[in-house]
Amino acid sequence: MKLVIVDHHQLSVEFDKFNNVRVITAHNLEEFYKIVRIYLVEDYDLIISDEDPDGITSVIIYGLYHKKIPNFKGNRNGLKKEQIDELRKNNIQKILAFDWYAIQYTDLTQFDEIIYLSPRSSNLTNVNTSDIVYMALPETVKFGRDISAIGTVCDYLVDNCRNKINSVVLDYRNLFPELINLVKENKLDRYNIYYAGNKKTKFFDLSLMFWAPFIIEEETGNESLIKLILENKEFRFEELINGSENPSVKYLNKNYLTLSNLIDEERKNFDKYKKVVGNVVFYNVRMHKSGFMSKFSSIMLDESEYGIVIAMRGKDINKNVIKYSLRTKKADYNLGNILIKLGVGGGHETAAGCFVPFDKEEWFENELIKTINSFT
Ligand SMILES: [Mn+2]
Repeated sequence: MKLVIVDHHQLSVEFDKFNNVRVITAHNLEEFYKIVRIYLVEDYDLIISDEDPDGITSVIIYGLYHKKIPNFKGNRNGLKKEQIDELRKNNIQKILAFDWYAIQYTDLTQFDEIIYLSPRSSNLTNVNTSDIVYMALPETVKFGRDISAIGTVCDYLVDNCRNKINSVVLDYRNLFPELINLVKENKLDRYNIYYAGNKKTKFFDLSLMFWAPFIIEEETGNESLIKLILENKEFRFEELINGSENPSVKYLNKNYLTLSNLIDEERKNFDKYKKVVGNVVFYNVRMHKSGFMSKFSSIMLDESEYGIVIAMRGKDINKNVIKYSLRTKKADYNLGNILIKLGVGGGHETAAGCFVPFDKEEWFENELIKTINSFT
């Protein structure tokens, strides 16, 4: 069984310990996109991705290029031997994985061959997966660009893909009047794309829209979204904002409305019950829905000061662990690295996550508080 992964995460997996893994490197992004293209024009028996908008938009762009609805399965927990055996029984021989952080929880030895494609392996600019897929498949033109812009904004990587985001804003100048000057000054960044002049921009809503299917409808949400977008007409952002008869737009709008209401409710509790220790803000998320915590922590971060670390906690009583979702605007903290060093998780510099057993909760939180508050 062959596994091809297009990704951009900071991982704790040491690939050189596996002789079935080939880590592909490139001298620059242009060359990287060209190499990725060779793998993306191929057909696969199964496409998997994380359930976040970066992964999902990658799958959509791949589907646009191939003009068909791929056999898709969201996967956040990795593939273990039993699941891989099951896939093999179902004649799955080639798998393509997008934006797949769960590779860390996967039995890599079960595959005959693994190709790992990430700009990080060559120390290139950290571009998100949907950007890589769009740049590798430019035939998907404007719709591919728009869809990949959503992935980039949701992944907080606007600064690294500014040309694309600038062109989207200018193309929809009526939707983003407060961003036009920032484009002209080439000053768009991961934060002002959501909030400019103390006001939420339409990218705030667009980003929530692409999170909503999974958070509200769980596993089936993204499957429905991918299918609806690929079987219906392409749409423009105006339709998403103003509504339209397009079934995929209707589906996004419906789930977005439900999600916005949940967020407003949770925000009230956050303001009331958050615990602040120096620069770390802890909060027990009340809404138990997959993906909700991750998006909610990002929104609370956007609304916070520079230097703050938002630490959202969610108890998993079945697994006896606490899930943490960490967010900060200060990349110097390198949250992903802190979690890797503590041996509990990983992620990006400004967004990371981990699972901590109940009996290690105090230890972990003390270590986190100590590390963050030792920065000056
Ligand atoms: Mn990503």
